[in-house]
Amino acid sequence: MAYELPPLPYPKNALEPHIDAQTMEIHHDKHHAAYVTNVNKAIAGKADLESKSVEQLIGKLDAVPADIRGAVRNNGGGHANHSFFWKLLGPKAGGAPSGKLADEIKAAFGGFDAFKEKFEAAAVSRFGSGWAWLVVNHGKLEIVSTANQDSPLMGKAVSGAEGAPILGVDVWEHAYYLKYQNRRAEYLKAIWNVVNWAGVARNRDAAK
Ligand code: MN3
Repeated sequence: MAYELPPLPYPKNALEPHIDAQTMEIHHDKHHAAYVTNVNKAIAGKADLESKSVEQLIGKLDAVPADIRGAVRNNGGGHANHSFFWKLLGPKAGGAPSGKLADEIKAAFGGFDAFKEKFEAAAVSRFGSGWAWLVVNHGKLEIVSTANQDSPLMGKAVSGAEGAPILGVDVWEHAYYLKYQNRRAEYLKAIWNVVNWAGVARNRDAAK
């Protein structure tokens, strides 16, 4: 098997009350696990694909045979996006970014509150299922969103977005429906309490 489900880096109830334990359990143990199973199934026996990291795999979808490209896009994207997402949440997190990242957010968006407002707007207006992202694109911070399990790593021609993701927020209903039902905006307000800004800053440094 090319890929394995990474364990959550904290207990399933660690993000309570903002994200409930049952949501985390189903989201990680069922949804994320299914993406891993299905991307492995799609590329099984193709050594050139199985040897790639999942980010490399989805970053070059045109190298994937056409008959499995859709499965790799959806399930490889799902595996990459969720592995990334879990690490950027945490207990005793939230607050505001600091240092260079804070300066850049201020320069790009006018301040942290203005950034959050723009990010929430991008996430709320994503019709159906998808993700909102903070990316470094050509050295600058941008807010983008993608449909389904698409990632900016897939490039603009595929996903409509580009750049290196440094924060991603899942806005599929499975990420919030048990606790927030149809209130996606309320979930988005709550998630700021559990964003791991130190992790986002590390991603920013790596992307620069
Ligand atoms: Mn999800």
